[in-house]
Amino acid sequence: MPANLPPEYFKAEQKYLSAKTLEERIIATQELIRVTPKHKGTEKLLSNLKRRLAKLKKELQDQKKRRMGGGQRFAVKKEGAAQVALVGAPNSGKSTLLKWLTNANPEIAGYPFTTREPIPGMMPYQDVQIQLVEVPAIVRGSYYGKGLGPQSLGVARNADAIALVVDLSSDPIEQVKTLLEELELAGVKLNEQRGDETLDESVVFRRAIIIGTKADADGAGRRFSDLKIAYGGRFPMLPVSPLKGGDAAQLKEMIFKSLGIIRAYTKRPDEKAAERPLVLHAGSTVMDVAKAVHKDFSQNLKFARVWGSTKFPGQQVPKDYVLSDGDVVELHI
Ligand SMILES: Nc1nc2c(ncn2[C@@H]2O[C@H](COP(=O)(O)OP(=O)(O)OP(=O)(O)O)[C@@H](O)[C@H]2O)c(=O)[nH]1
Ligand SMILES: [Mg+2]
Repeated sequence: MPANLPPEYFKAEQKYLSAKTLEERIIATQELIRVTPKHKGTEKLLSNLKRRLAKLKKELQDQKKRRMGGGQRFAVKKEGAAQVALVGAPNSGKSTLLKWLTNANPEIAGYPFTTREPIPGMMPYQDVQIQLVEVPAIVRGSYYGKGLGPQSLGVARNADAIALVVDLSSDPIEQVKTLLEELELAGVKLNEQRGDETLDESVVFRRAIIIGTKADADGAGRRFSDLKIAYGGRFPMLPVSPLKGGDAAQLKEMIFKSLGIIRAYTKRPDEKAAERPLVLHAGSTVMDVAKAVHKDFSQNLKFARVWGSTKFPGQQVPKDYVLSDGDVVELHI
């Protein structure tokens, strides 16, 4: 080790040692190369650092490839207001759930990996359609290629939200742990916020819920209570029996709410509100509605009247007024 290294070198080395992600290690190694004085005595050190950098970059590339699910092969075209991926262990009841909630007619069987490719179905919720996609089962090792894991994780990454489908006839906590581990490896974090520590741009953040299936099984109630203690603070969750079917209103509402979207109905003065809503991200304003309707509206918008979330029906609100689900909006230019 050459003796005449500047203090910046040791600072960068410290960064390298405490780096949590590949990206952070790459940045720290680049920094090490930059601050190392270039002369005969540092030649060996520099060539080692450059070799390390090349290796890390290759690793990052491989990771990104895996995270993308090996290309577009399994991408599912989005339809409706939003797409929710149904992600679970083999036999956890994903296909039965899909059949109950949507128009899809997947094969259902008591052996694992019945579903071999992603299956989409449309779920009507009030006046919107939500697309549910069953992805082939996830097991420990899926990320590294087991079963159709990489492709399944790729579809899950691409969805707007994720429903973890866990079987309440066997340990649901173990199932959730495995699913979270595999998703984490695939760079998918659930119900977390992007913080300063997440420099890694290949990590995506998704909203998620847990659906406990086979609630009719012996001991399911107790297992669901345990699951609620373990994960209830982080995930909305509900026990259901898709095989029995019946009224799914509560589950559909939970799925809709998990998406973080709102519906807004535009109207012209002295006319009735539109029958079909505009679907927007929660937190959207009157201005966002104007942009969605027409460029002219957004450029010339003066104010709006809103029915629904306002104190008074038809109350005049400013352009930056934040809308709630179900609001009727009359734009004035
Ligand atoms: N008791 C009970 N059994 C269920 C329920 N839902 C599904 N099953 C059974 O569980 C087994 C697996 O169901 P599937 O819907 O095929 O499960 P899957 O998660 O799609 O399975 P893979 O596609 O193989 O990953 C079948 O034998 C179903 O009849 C339920 O609500 N209660
Ligand atoms: Mg299935």
